[in-house]
Amino acid sequence: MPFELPKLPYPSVALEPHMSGRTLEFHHGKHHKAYVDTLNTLIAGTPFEKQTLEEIIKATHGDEKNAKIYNNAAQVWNHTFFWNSMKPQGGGTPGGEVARLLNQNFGTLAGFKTKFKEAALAQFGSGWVWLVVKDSKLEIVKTSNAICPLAMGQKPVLTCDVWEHAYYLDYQNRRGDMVQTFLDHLANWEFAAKNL
Ligand code: MN3
Repeated sequence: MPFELPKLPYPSVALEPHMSGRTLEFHHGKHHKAYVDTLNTLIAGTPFEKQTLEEIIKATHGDEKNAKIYNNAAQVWNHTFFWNSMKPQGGGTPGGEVARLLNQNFGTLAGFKTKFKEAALAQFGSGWVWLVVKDSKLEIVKTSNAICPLAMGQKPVLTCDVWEHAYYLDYQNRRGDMVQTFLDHLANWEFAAKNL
């Protein structure tokens, strides 16, 4: 099979108490794995089998007849990007170029966090909130369901999964609390810096 479930970049309990091992075991071991398995089944025997994940996402974005392939490929990519967008003892104050660009585009770190959380709460139903580079500027975008900014001329920098499965075991309906915790305690600013 061409695609494999990537290992988490840290042990499943490493983000506690902010995100439980139980959440990560289900989210990574069941949800993320299901997207990988479904994608492999869907592309078996098609030309997509020989492409990279990024190539499949770009080739099938907006293509109604390949929507299932797009959704599963994008969800595989999005989740791997999400695991890397977090780290134990994350959050805090970013430095260097990330700090400079956040201040330039959002005024302050607090201003950025407020806008990121607003976007997360404004996403109706399942989706993602992203920090992206677009036209050489940092922007916050929200996407529905599986949609990945890669195919929209945007360069993802950091993401937070706002599907209910990402937070329901730990936060129930309190999406805002999960996103605040993501920003304050989990966000991996070193990963963000690498993506600029
Ligand atoms: Mn998810």
